[in-house]
Amino acid sequence: MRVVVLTGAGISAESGVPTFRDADGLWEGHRVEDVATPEAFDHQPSVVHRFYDARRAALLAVQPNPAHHALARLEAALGDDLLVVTQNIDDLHERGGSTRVLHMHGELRSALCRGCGGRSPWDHELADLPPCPRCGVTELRPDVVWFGEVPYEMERIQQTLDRTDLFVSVGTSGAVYPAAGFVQYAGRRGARTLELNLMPSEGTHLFDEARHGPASELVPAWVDEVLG
Ligand code: BJW
Repeated sequence: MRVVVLTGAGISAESGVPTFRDADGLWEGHRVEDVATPEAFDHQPSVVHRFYDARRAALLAVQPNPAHHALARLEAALGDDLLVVTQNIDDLHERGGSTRVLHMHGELRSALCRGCGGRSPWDHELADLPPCPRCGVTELRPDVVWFGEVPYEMERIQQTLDRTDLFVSVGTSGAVYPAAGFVQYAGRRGARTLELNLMPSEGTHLFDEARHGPASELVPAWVDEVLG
């Protein structure tokens, strides 16, 4: 069985990483257009840098939860037949033991150079405008995908969805495209579709089945079911 699992902020919520659109979410106190668009970065780079520098620092203090570990357990059993596509820019899947993970919205622990286009592993602040380790130009930005930019790995994601038997969405509101459209894309190609989310997402009616509750309980229970 070939499985694609799409994850969103909800899978990391119980690790202590805030989601975006829930009450007390990440964008409370920030307007989305102030921090999550290329235009915002052009107009107020220091505000945007501080927002991502704070999130990068906070990431060091959190740990993967049972939902991340369960997906790693599933990968150990399915190998190449499992692909995790995450919208999250944290590295909790990898720290939970997963290796087959695509970060379609980029990664917090990476910097993107607007000069040479290179992506470099990055654990420091960007607000003090350090030079790019590759070309030396001081044009580094967070390596994340903002509104209006094209997500990473779209071709590989589409090809994998074309031949998946089961598409599972975990902890995402279904408010942001193209990820929100994957359920219909996979369903039209014959995949069974399952939603695992704290509450019904915007697209919950598009799934063959939906289960609602915390990811730390739903995901391990579903993985046990698949492996059983
Ligand atoms: C739990 C839980 C627990 C809580 N257990 N669950 C009009 C119509 C259609 C589309 C568009 C449109 N106008 C513009 C667009 C396109 C636009 C878009 O979608 N806009 C919408 C606002 C409509 N999209 C884009 O611009 C994208 N690019 C694009 O489309 O390019 C064109 C193209 C595509 C493909 C091929 C070729 C060309 C880019 C989108 C970039 C999104 N970037 C962000 C920021 C990343 C950096 C950062 O992290 O700061 O990505 S926005 C933000 O939202 C972030 C997230 O990855 C993304 C999704 O959020 P997510 O993960 O779903 O979080 P929440 O908070 O929304 O939901 C959490 C869920 O968890 C909730 O349901 C909770 O209930 C649940 N939960 N606790 C289980 N314990």
